[in-house]
Amino acid sequence: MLSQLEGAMDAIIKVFYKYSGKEGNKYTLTKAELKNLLKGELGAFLKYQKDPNSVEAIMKDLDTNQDGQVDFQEFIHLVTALTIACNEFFVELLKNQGKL
Ligand SMILES: [Ca+2]
Repeated sequence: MLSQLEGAMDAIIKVFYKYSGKEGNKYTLTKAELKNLLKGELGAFLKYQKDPNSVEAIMKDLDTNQDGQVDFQEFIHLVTALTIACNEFFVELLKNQGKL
């Protein structure tokens, strides 16, 4: 049986391939696949992006090798950055509630 953290890692990998397998290279996200992943899995995050070209900007940020595709290594940077931001928010909330 997978531990909680192993389960979370497994879920991240499965989510990536669920969207990357739709068109083109099965192991990378095209811009359309990235957009669908953001909409399907990070809807709240996308909703608070004020820039209407945010998918374009996110794609550009993530595509560090500039091949027009987002591979898993590039994608995991987004998950890491968002997880760090969520943690900071959570810690701040607990501090404000006097629980930390
Ligand atoms: Ca790339």
